[in-house]
Amino acid sequence: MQYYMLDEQKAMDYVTETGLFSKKNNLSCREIGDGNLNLVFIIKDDVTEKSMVLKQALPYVRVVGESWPLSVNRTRIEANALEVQNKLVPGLVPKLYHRNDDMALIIMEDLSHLSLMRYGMVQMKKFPKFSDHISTFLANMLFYTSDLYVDSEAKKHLVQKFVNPELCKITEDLIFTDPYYDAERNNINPALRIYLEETFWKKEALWLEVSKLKYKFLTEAQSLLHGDLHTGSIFANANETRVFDTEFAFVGPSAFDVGKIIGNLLINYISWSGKDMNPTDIKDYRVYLLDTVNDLYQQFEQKFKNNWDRDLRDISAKVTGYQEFYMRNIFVDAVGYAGAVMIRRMHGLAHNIDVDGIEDLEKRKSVQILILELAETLIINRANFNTIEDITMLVRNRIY
Ligand code: SR1
Ligand code: MG
Repeated sequence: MQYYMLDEQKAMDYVTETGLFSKKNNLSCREIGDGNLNLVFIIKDDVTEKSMVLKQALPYVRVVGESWPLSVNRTRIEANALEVQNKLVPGLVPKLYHRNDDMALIIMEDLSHLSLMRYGMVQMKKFPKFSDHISTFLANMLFYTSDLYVDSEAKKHLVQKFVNPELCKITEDLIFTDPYYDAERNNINPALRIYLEETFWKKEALWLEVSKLKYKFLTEAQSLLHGDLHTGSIFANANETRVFDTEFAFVGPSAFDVGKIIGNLLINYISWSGKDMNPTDIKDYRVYLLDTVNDLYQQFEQKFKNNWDRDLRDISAKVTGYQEFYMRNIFVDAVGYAGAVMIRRMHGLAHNIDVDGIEDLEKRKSVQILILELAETLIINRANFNTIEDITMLVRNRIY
């Protein structure tokens, strides 16, 4: 089948032709994609109420337009990753109903009964099961796709199956490179520019540490990553958590997924400094956020070690001290990656609503500087922290 771009009518035709829905007449369809890259349709049978989500890759970056071409191969990666995730973390990702790699589309479970975590968090919504669920997601995905568990040959095939050059390049550029100089693609709050020019872009020591993190990202084929695990890639409510949008998947450093989600929680924590909200509500929400960061990491570490103690296969990793060494590396690198993703959302190409929702550009600038400075501390000092509580204590002491 030759690729063609869907619209709402064509999406309905597609799902009836493939037999996913039987009665075309009852269908309704809306394009709801608000991400940076793809088309997303929600298709519903208004009589039976059965619904599904169809995601199709565009041959370019949606948020930029046709001037930035991007291969639609990312859908094959996403479908492959969803298949692995549905085996290792069932119930924490959308079910995959259908894939068509030629058409660069996947059809998945409709999760619209849940909230996008990012939107919930800017309204101070709490997700009480999140740290339990996301720590299971991380511990299972990162352990059971690593050399600790997968045999050497199968692991090489896993790496091969998830070679994702274009999407990795986006991360390499947008997270680890562009924010450290006056790159054309950066999206800069005009009020922040002077700080960047006079201070931030002169921080050679910071850029050095970020380059070290970048080279780990480039070279460390440790575990199958989600690859873009921020709060805009998670649907949740009080009881459920589903991680979606895994087109950036590849076999990379385990700490990247862990750091990315922590960095996004910390962005939200600091964003309240620029918002006119009741101080008691802010304080309460901030306590919740730091408790979430602590729980998430502590549970991740414990669950990962439980997996290790139960299911470790590689004899080399059984030597005394190796588990401690491995876990320590994940922690230190995760702290670094948390800092790097905080920085990229301040003045790189793609921001997030937690901070960009602050309309007053001067107030937004002050928050952006707080985030940049905290991120710098995390990156530069990452090897000096011992536990996640050292991080949350630092954040609480600096900004409350
Ligand atoms: C051009 S894509 C920009 C960003 O959107 C995704 O969410 C990734 O984080 C990527 O860096
Ligand atoms: Mg995305």
